[in-house]
Amino acid sequence: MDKLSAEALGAVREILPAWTLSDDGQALQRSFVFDDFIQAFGFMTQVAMQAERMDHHPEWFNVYNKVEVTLRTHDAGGVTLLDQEMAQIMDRLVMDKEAT
Ligand code: H2B
Repeated sequence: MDKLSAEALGAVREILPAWTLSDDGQALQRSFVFDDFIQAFGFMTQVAMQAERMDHHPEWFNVYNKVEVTLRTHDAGGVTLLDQEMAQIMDRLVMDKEAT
């Protein structure tokens, strides 16, 4: 899995407006805020099952209702399509929640 080109990364930023690039430009980052811990942990559990399916795992930090996520592909040393897909899965999960 190759690192995305600067151009492809620009396109990703348009598809994923809620995500920012890390300071070193080698990861996507987003903070999620939920109603409470159980909502945050439920989100993490759903992501965990997708992560296993993809064999691609997020770096994240959780405290109470907040989940801070960093997505990068260690093997490639930067952002790949796997990170884009994982970010889209996370966005979709919170959108589904907002819709209900
Ligand atoms: N997750 C992420 N985010 N980046 C990786 O490079 C990665 C991973 N590699 N999950 C996978 C596991 C690798 O270690 C296994 C052996 O496939």
